[in-house]
This record gives sequence, structure tokens and C-alpha cells, in this order.
Amino acid sequence: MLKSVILPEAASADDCARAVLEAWPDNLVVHLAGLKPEQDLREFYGAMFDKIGHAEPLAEDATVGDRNSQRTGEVWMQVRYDPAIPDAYRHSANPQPLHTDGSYIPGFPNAGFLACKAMPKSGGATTFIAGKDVVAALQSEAPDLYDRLLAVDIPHARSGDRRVAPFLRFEDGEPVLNWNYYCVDTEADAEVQSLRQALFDFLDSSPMIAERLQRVKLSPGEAVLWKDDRLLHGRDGFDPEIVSDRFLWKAQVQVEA
Ligand SMILES: O=C(O)CCC(=O)C(=O)O
Ligand SMILES: [Fe+2]
Repeated sequence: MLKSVILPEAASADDCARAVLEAWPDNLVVHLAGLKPEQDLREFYGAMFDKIGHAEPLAEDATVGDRNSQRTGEVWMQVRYDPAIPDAYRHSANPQPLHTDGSYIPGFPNAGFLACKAMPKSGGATTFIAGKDVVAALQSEAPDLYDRLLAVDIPHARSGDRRVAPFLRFEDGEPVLNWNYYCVDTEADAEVQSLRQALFDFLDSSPMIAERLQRVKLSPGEAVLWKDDRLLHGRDGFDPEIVSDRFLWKAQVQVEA
């Protein structure tokens, strides 16, 4: 599920790309550590993207317009603690519930990416749970909910995009997920709305989900790349002391491996 690669401090973007491509086929999450903390993250990892595939210009800016018009046309966006920017998980210190990033974007690339510029001492890990563990938890703890989730399409909408997909489907026997509680189309019918709440409550309270959740607490210079629709991710809350106390650069990448 999760592979931590410790690269030499002087590793090049090429070395980093080779390590990613080697780990990618057999893992859902690749954690990249060991690099110099003070490097220019966007320059280094941006060069790495071009060697493993390419980044998509899907960045959003929470300070621009409303939630339906925040696309900037850039690759990189900030996940940065800033209490001056309200109503955005990317700028809060709250725990973020499990989700996929591509929930409302048709043709979303296959990987999410976060690189760390700053991390507070307390809390702030990014959390991951494999699709197969979500399936196992639903089957054993909430079999009726599991059946409904397979049967009902859930429309998600935001930033002018809309995607209709079930929470869970199988592709070549592998679970594929599509989910963000906060992006479910508000116009969807009552069945969808009740399923939305039931799934949120389940993910929030399931003992098996809590037990199988894995944490990656990034240090400055480190990064994590994950197969967006093969797992769910979120983050632990944290205790900020100053603005930008936690600062990650986020991108969306199509990995060709
Ligand atoms: O803050 C994190 O570690 C995760 C952020 C995230 O999942 C997101 O911005 O979509
Ligand atoms: Fe996310």
C-alpha cells in the first residue's frame, strides 16, 4: 500500500522519478523523503513530473471568486494554514474528512501530489486508506450501506465541473472510488442526500477504517504521491502557532507507468 523512499540528499529530479516509477506499480502511496529541505519544491518536483508523466493545470485559488470559479490555470496550489481565508479546508487547521480529489472532475489524472514546505510539531499528518480496506470495512460493518453504494450514482459538482459516478465500482477487480462529502451536487435527489450522510457518518465512525488508516506526516522537503481514485485520503487536524505554519504545495499528476 505505502512505500517510503529515502533518497540521497543530492538526488536529482531524474533519480527521484526513477524511484517513483519503480514503486508505482505495486503501491498506492509513495512517500519521498531524504531530499534537502530548503530546495525549491515546485522547481524540483515539477521537473520530476515531466519524467514520470505530466502535471495537469487544475489548481484552484480560494481567494478568487466563489467555489464555482476558482480555477487558476496553474499546476500548483497552496494548502497553507491561513485563518484570513475562510471556508476552505486548504487554509484551515481542521481535520479533513476522507475524500478523493477528482470527485467532481471528469477525466481527472491518476495521481495526487503534496510537497511540504512547513509542518507544525503537533498533528497535520495526511491520512490514507486503501480502497480494499474501505470495501472490507463496509462489507463487515455496514453491508446494507455497501449494497446501496454500489447501486446508486452520486453526482459531484464544483468549479463548473460535474461528475456522476458511484462511490465505489470495480475495474479489473480493483476498487475505484469517487467521493467528497462537500462536493456532492446539492440538487441531487433525497436518496443521494441520505446516502451522502450515511457514508460520511460511516467513514467518520467505523472502527475498521480508523484501524487501517495510515498516516504520512511530511517534513519540509518531503512529498507524497498517491493513486487518487484507488484510495481515500484526508488529514489530521493540527495546532497552528502562526500563519503558514503548515504549508504544502499541491498538484495533480498523470503518471505514465
Ligand atoms: O492537507 C492535507 O494533508 C491534505 C489536503 C487535501 O487532501 C486537499 O487539499 O485536497
Ligand atoms: Fe485532497
